[in-house]
Amino acid sequence: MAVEPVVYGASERPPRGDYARANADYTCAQDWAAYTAQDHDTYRRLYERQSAQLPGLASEAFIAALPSLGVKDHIPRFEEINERLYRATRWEIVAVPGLIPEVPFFTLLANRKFPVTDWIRTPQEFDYIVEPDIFHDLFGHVPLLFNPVFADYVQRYGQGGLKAHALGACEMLARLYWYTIEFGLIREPGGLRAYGAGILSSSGELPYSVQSPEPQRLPLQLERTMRTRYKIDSYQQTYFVIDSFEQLFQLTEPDFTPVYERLRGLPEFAAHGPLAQAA
Ligand code: HBI
Ligand code: FE
Repeated sequence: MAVEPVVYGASERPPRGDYARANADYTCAQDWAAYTAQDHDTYRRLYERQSAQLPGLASEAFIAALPSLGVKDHIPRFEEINERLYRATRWEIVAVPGLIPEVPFFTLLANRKFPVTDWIRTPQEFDYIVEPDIFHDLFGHVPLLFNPVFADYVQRYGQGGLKAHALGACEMLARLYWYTIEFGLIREPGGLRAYGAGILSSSGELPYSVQSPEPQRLPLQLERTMRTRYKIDSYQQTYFVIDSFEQLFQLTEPDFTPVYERLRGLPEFAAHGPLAQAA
């Protein structure tokens, strides 16, 4: 059964992945033999550049977990990562052709399965790509799934997503995902550090998010975060900061239904901070 592709935002380009070969739950097989020498070399070069940038900018928990990703000089086989990952936190990664709709996405997370795009960017896109590719997903998202507290938060997010979908509140919950799992900052003993995958997989945004005076940095607060819009194709203008992954997990304790009700009537905040003009 061919499944419909999904595209982030208003990008007019058709999605890159081959959705025709995806299963009904949007997962597909990682066709490891299909990767070219150029694909492996792109992965090797991206890994080499990003891992050199991490000290002093990336969360120490991320740096400690990164070696669990395994091979650095070519694209890893997902089943090799899964042997370690399942032993560590009972998570596994599954290949998908790219972005997938919200309900299949939340369903995978709720079952401790993280969807990892199976194609890699071209050398021409070495410095920037809008859609998440295998490097963004593997390097950005997978290492912290080896961290038990963070891994439990991601499953809670998936469970919450299925409830939010039923309540028509996905946009508010997607902001929590965006400002934590994708673009979150954390205060560690060594100082401010990045833990969001979108930052960790970006050579430009990693130093910018932690060191630039331009963006505003606010303490993560559920309702403020859920009311703050975001942009998908530029550095963030607002980052939200946590003090620990336990704080993220505790945030998901209460039922969000009354939060959604309260926020529905309130104005939203623009990505750069002030209250947005009513849309
Ligand atoms: N699909 N493969 C993939 N990866 C994501 O991170 C992703 C997605 N679909 C939707 C999505 N993220 C976000 O909009 C969630 O907040 C729903
Ligand atoms: Fe991502």
